[in-house]
Amino acid sequence: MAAEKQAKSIDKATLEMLAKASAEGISTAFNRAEQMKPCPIGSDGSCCKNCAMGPCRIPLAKGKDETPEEHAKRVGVCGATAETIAARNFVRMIAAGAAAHSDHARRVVEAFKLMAEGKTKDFHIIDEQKLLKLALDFGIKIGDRTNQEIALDIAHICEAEFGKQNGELLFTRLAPAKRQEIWRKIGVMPRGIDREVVELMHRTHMGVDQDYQNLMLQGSRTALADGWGGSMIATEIQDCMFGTPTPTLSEINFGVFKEEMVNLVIHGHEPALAEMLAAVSQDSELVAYAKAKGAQGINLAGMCCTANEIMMRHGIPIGGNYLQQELAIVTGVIEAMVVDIQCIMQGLQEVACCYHTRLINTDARSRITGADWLPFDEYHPRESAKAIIKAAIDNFPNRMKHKVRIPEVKTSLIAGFSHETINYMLGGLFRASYRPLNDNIINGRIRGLAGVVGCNNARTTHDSDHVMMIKELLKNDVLVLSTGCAAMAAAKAGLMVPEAAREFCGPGLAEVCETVGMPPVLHMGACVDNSRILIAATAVVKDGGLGDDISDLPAAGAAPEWMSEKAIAIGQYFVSSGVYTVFGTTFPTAGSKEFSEYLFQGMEELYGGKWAFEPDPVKAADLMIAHIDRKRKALGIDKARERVLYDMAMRRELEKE
Ligand code: BF8
Repeated sequence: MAAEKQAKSIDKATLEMLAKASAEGISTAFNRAEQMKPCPIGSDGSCCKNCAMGPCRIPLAKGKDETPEEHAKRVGVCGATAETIAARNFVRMIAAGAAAHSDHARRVVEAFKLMAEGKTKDFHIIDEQKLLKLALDFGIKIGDRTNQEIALDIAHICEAEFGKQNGELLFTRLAPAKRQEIWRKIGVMPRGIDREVVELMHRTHMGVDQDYQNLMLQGSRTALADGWGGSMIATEIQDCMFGTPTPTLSEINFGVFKEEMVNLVIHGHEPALAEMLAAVSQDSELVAYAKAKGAQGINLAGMCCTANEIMMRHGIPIGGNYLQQELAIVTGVIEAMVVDIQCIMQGLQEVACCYHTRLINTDARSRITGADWLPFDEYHPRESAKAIIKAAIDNFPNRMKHKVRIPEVKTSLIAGFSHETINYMLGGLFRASYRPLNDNIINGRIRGLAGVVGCNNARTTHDSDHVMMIKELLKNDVLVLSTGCAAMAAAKAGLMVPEAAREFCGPGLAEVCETVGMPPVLHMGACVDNSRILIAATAVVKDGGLGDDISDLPAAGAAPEWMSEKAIAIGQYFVSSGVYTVFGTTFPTAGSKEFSEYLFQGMEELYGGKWAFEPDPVKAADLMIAHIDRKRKALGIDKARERVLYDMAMRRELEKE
């Protein structure tokens, strides 16, 4: 473990490209992180820059010896305490994360509406069943109306969810009844998504809300407006328009790039452009054009969450996760990196300038100075996608051949485990149900469920914490659900194929996975699809036998390598939905012991879920397992079982028995 911790990455392809970047004098996030240490006051959440009397930097408390007088002096110019400042900073992260997911959702709803109105002919309803289910959820008349008419009603209702001034977000009705009651009782049931973000920003303005517990109420409400609002709207509408994912075989890592082809990487989050690129990338005219330029064809690959989206729906291979984005260009074979929104490093442009790669901005909300500009036209998506692919093809002859090197590293994965797929996979077509999952949790073959999600962070070894945590969980019979860059880390480590069950799982989980033929880590999609995990958890509750709320389940969540504000929003909506949630790497409230204790202990009284911080991924997994065991005990399904560390020799012995 110590050796892994010192390395920049556990991924061979990443290390190979880091060495190449270094030899070619290319700056990446990895070496910038070495050169710039994090600001200790900012990283503890103790810097307040919400007015021009500051920024005020609150030093850490001296510990238990601090006198009340000394404590009183550790305040900002306005008198704000470390608690207030840490809480304000924390909830502002939630607001930004919720805004990011929700603005993504808004754009998807706009595209859906254009389709329903017939103003674009390039998108269609792919999952009619989900469309009708949404209509039922929203109380929309179906009768003999056309799908277009129903879709237009759904679009209007979803649009209104953003600006709703009063009432409750409609998708919160999907949560267990007890959970809804908890939210109403505490006063955090979310109203309109935009309203919650605006109110949070107001309450963190200088001189407004100064009580950290009160600030956290709005933090929770805003996070819930993300998880059970913005993110869920994005997932559901995307499924209607692009298809609900089903298990799909694909490949991941730089080895998916092809030297003899035009390589186009789509990087970002919203799937509309990516869907169109996938649809037209094998267009015969474009392929002929690529051949005329000396290439053998067109190779489309994804990066970050957009990669998850098009891999799950079309099997398009994944280039890599967040910290691999600059290094993808270092292979020297990327004709174009096409980006839209979120998690796109500004450093990409400088790297692109050192190769022949064209960095192409497509979204007016997200421009990188110096990058090319080929806007995505939502009225004519197909033409936009074709223009982008043509630009990539035109760039093929500019390759700097002496700079080309593709690591021969790629791994197979099976992804696309939507809530609907899990239901079907476990129960079959005619009795789709979570019953087999619940039964196996109750009988102890599956000890519990863990959601391992989130980013990479250049402050810890790339992918290592994800993989170490997940392996520890699997060994202890915990079934892992994963999304975002965590899912890609698991895939690269070979944990997303059914054969992984035998090698990495405890005997109970291995048996279930082998019987069903599923991988022990279920890829559930992009970050925005963490809403699928909420729905899956709710389905487990509703199937019975494991309590009547999400907080009763033997389940836990984690983001061991988190870095983005979206991750904090996700963490908070999981906690507010009743989930014990462990973050690694760093925690942004360390400057206030009292506020941190509120997150780590106090919140549990209100929500049945709470935060934890543990940078050691194995210890973090053990915390999750201990929580799962406590929940098993509370449910009366605990068996006397010790944590067992199985090596291959022990497993062979077991097989002989
Ligand atoms: O939304 S996991 S680094 S790519 S923020 Fe970003 Fe984090 Fe990756 Fe997708 Ni999510």
